[in-house]
Amino acid sequence: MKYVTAGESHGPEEVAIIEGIPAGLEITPADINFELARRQHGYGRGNRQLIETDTVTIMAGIRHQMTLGSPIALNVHNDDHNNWHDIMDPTKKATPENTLRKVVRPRPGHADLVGGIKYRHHDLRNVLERSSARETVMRVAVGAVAKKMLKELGIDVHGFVLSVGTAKGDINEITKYHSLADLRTVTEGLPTRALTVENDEAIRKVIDETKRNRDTVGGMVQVLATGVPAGLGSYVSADKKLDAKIARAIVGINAFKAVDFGNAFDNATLYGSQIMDEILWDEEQGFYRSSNHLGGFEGGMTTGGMLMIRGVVKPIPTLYQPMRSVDIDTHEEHKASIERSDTTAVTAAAVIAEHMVAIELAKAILDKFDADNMDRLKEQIAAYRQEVKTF
Ligand code: EPS
Repeated sequence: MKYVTAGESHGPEEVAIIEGIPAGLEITPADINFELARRQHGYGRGNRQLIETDTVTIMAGIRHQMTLGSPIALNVHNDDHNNWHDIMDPTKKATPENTLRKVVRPRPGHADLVGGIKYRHHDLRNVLERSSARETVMRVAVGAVAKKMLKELGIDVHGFVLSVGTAKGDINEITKYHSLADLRTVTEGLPTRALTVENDEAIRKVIDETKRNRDTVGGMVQVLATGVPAGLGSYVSADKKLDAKIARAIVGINAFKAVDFGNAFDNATLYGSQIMDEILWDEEQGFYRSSNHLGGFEGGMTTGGMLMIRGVVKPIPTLYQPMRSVDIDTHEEHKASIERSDTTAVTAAAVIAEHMVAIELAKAILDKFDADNMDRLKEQIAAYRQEVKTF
């Protein structure tokens, strides 16, 4: 399975093409729209989300709500394009009128300056339109298809917020829940996707204060996955390690600067005897572990335990009190450009990270098992699960 996205933030459309989803998977627009709405809603988002109601159009690859095995083409309209029609018109030549919103003062921390140098763009809007996190709408659309496939295979993936600024939640809270479904009910019921009502209140306070200060704030998100069979990915070559692929997918999300598995950042100070997950066996489960400090991976392969992935999101670089920058035309010092922005995108980032993990898990499964037909895939996975259990 592979995919590509296209689209500029204020351009006409956002587009994705996915290749390699098996035939016979039921997909409706509602499946995808549900996830798109989750990405849009979250405390700290800016006014752009009041303009958009992200809704997918299925253009190809699905007939009568069933995948055909052919490439799937998806499309989400940018409603805000109506306000940028001339500025972002793909069909008309540049004129003084339709280049009025030229950007020449790059924002520190954004792709503006290096993107301009690399592609020789003297209007940095040509960079920021694509480097905008608006593009993640299509990654979530692709991930929604992956999640639907995983669900049919008994695999659940869920992302939530661990911290925003100094308001930190306690990951040990997850042990209170019997399933991701139970956990989901709590985190999706809170405006910040936090783990507890208390943490939600603390996070909202941080976001409100940050907004009052005309600043931005980052945080940490967590993605958990259950029902993942042992042995996805491989130790045999570096490029086959599934934890490495997931790390790449997470850091590939706009503003993500770090990723870990299990509690790796915290475990750096501990001894080996404190963090290895001891191996146990019983008739009912086969092999299992006494703990999950390594986040469900050993040797780049899934162990069969819950996957635990954290990602660190930096504060959004667009500041309403801009920092120092340099005009790319005059080389004079100026404050950076101000574009409309969010106070924080951590609440959306949790949903995006969840979908990126789902995409990598779907790819790993389709690399290992039949990728042509859903029923055959299900049969193969059921037989493999049995084999693992009786090893
Ligand atoms: C973004 C800036 C804002 C965000 C945008 C990402 O867009 P605008 O400049 O239009 O206000 O709202 O995110 C989305 C549009 C979205 O759908 O997530 C940026 O610079 O990355």
